[in-house]
Amino acid sequence: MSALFEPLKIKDITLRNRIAVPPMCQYSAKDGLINEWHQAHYATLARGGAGLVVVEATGVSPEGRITPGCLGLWDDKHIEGLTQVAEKIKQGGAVAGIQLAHAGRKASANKPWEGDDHLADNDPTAWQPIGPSADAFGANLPRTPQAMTKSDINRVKQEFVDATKRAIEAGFEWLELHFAHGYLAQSFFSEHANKRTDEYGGDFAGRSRFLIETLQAVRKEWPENLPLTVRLGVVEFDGNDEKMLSESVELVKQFKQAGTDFVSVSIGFNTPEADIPWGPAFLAPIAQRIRDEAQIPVATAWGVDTPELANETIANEQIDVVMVGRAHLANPHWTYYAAKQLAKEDPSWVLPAPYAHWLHRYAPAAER
Ligand code: FNR
Ligand code: XEN
Repeated sequence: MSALFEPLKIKDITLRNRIAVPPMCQYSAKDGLINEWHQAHYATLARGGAGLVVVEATGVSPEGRITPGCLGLWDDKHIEGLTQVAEKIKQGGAVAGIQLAHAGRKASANKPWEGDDHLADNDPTAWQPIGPSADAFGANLPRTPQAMTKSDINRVKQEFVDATKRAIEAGFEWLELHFAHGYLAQSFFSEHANKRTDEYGGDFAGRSRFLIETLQAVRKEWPENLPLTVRLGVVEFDGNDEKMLSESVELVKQFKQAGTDFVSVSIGFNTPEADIPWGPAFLAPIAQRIRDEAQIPVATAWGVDTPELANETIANEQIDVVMVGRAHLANPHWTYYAAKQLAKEDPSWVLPAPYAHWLHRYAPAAER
């Protein structure tokens, strides 16, 4: 069997293979609620064969959404729709994950295909974003956030805890805290965004505090036997990369101590000035460094979208799980395609009978 199709057990949860669908915002909700779009989207992805499907960034509060179209889990009314989604993912044979998020200073934005910028000040659906400091991201996101008080910090930590309780009630078995991509938690860790002079800013310990405390608070609620995971931007590509990378290794070691089981390695996206070296699997060596130095299983995404490359990153022990994002939007049955492409397994196991039955029909004898 190729490495990509080896199962992986973390805590009491077994992924049927090393392929995951990473969280991908659909910007299609109203008032944070699941609708038909999400139900069909996630059911289809799970049927496609991936081992893990992580539901998109889900706001722990209305102001924690990126856009008015983002999902939420700030109220009990959100539980029912997400319960159905989790159930559909499990019926498809995948592990049901969810990403809890607060967008921080990047909140109150238009959908990517409607501008990807902050909503206009006079837009009735806009709100005031918050952040570690009154310091804007810039570029397309120029609105200055309100600097968070200590009571704001405690409130948001509690919102993560409350959303975690609801995620448990909805039946999710894999929790990912969104500490990446320049959103709230990531921006606390970043010298680009965090200019605080109190204990939540300044040196490494100060900039890590919000992330560690949030994680510790969530850990107390999330069941011990299920994977608690974090998505962290470990590098910015802003010229200060070694400093951020070595701090990230240290931070991940502390996450591990605080009960994190797995890290999805990503990019900081804290500054529009970054010069990101896009290319196939370009984050894999960086993810491997986190894996080796912090001794924790990792995933990464970003251009790992051919079966051969995905298999290589797993076989070479760079990463433990490969996150295949946009390729899954183009082909929700990417796992089946990968299995066929690698030509080492019978891909029929990943598909339900109405699809699987036809795999070997009408094929040359050698392929049956
Ligand atoms: C994303 N990404 C993303 N990341 C995240 O942590 N939470 C999210 O909700 C989203 N939302 C989202 C929406 C859409 C439409 C895209 C394309 C991306 C980033 C995503 O998880 C992944 O890291 C990237 O897409 C890179 O992987 P691929 O697409 O190169 O495999
Ligand atoms: C900073 C953008 C990185 C890629 N994206 C991440 C998203 C949503 C849109 C695109 C996220 O993390 N929610």
